[in-house]
Amino acid sequence: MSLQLYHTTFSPPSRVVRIIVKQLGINAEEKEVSLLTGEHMKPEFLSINPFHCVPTLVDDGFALWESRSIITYLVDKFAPGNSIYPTELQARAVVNRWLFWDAGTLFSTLGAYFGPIFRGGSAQPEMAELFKKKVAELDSILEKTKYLAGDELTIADITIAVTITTATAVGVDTSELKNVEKWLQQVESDLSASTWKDLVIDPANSLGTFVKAKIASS
Ligand SMILES: N[C@@H](CCC(=O)N[C@@H](CS)C(=O)NCC(=O)O)C(=O)O
Repeated sequence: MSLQLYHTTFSPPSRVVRIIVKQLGINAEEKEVSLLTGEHMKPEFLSINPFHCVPTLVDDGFALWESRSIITYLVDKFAPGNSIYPTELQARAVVNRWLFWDAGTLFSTLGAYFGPIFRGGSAQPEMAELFKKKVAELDSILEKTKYLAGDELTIADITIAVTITTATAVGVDTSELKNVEKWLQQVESDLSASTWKDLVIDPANSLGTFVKAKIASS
């Protein structure tokens, strides 16, 4: 078996996949791709992923990109039946709903806030406000349940925890939302201290320092 994970340290979706790989004890060879030096646009990488994005997984020659499709594939292949991605139809549908909500709404709103600075544009403060509104909606959900999809930690919690901690690091603060804060502490305590530090907080803070400096100088 040969499993390679192409990733970038500061990329939030790459970090989500690396967390799941670590949580499940999957033996994957991690290969850093430098977006800053344009490695992702080189023919070698384009031949693997013509959409030139990280994370990209290659499983015995089968290439897959999009972090949420990668993590669901990894659980189904290496840890079928694990409560982190339930198999019961409706329980799985709820987890999938949160993953799609993150992709289509929450993370994309955050990306719309700071993404333009990587393309020569400026941050869009109204997107930061919209992001906070979305997290406030999440806060009301988390008033009723321990995790996003009920009583068990799932890949949706890990994915959305990475989104929200990335937001905090780039200066979009939602710490006044007490249920979200309590849930984040719960997710932190479910992961190992090294996972939280190395794959959640430290890289988010490095990205945050870069983004905040760019915004301040624009
Ligand atoms: N929706 C994708 C987003 C992937 C993505 O946009 N990755 C960025 C880094 S965070 C990237 O590779 N950008 C370079 C490019 O798309 O050319 C996912 O969740 O995997």
